Amino acid sequence: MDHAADAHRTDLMTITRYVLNEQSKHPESRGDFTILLSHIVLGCKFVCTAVNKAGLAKLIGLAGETNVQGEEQKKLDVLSNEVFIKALVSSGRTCILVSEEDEEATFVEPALRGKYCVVFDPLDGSSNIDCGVSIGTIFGIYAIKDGVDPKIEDVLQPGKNMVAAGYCMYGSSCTLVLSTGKGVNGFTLDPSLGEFILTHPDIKIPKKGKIYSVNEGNAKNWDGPTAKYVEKCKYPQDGLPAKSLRYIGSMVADVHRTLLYGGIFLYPADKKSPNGKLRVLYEVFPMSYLMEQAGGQAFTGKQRALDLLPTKIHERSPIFLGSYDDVEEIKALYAAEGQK
Ligand code: FDP
Repeated sequence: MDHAADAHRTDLMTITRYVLNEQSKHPESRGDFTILLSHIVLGCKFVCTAVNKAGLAKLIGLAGETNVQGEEQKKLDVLSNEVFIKALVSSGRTCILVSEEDEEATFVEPALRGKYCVVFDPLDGSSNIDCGVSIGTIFGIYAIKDGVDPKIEDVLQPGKNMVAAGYCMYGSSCTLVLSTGKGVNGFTLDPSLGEFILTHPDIKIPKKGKIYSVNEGNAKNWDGPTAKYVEKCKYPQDGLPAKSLRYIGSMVADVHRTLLYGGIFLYPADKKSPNGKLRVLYEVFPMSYLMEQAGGQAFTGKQRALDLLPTKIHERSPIFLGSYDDVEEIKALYAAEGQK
């Protein structure tokens, strides 16, 4: 009997155990973050179950409302938003919540208030729900000073001030990817245990990748540097092989592949959408945070994405993120354009 392998299988590093281990390195910690995270994990498990059952439960389909972005809201979006708002408020550790689904930020009532602000997209990629493509929840966390009254400026902060960020992908498996500012770890839900188990410790994105990921249907409206970059991916001049194109159209799935396999994901500005499509607080920032923590980069076309100072909670920004060298190339193209 291979006892070593057996020990490996039986000594499971759950996400709670992992975060408690991290917490024990900070004796002053009161466990607030661990409690908050356990509520986020609960929300993810709930939404995972709902996504898996959606076809059977007839949850798929329009709820007959449009959200603040003018997009059709699906029933699963509504449900996921409710689940996360309730899980976060009941944690007693949050003070401001910003959700993609809600026009205004939610200020938690004083009796239930804690020091964390959570920005999140409860179900990103929702146009993919009806065809069973992977979708996910994205979240970022800021902290306010103890004893200070929360105000909207506490969430209108650069992404580099986040204390943690992550996503949960509801796909062929349910995977939660998390960074608390010390690297990136991936946990996979074991449905029989109901626990997220550490399956991807210390994720590092390859320095250079072989894949580019973009909605090429928008190509006629791109600016010069984006058009040049994609042209270079297809017809490289330096004797290198052309890159492969992969585009799921679901940010969590496209970013997850980019993180694990390397390459670049881009949602650039174009003539029709000068600020791109993706939302700064709960799409661009958390994914940029994870990329940097994994050794990659994230760039807006003008600056490091995590340096952006948002002025509105639903603000959008162009984004180029992924392998260090690939993002370096797009930065060089924008720099050259700026010198013209
Ligand atoms: P969706 O519209 O399906 O909700 O911002 C939402 C998002 O999906 C991202 O998940 C995805 O990366 C992007 O939009 C896809 O946009 P396009 O359809 O314009 O390519």
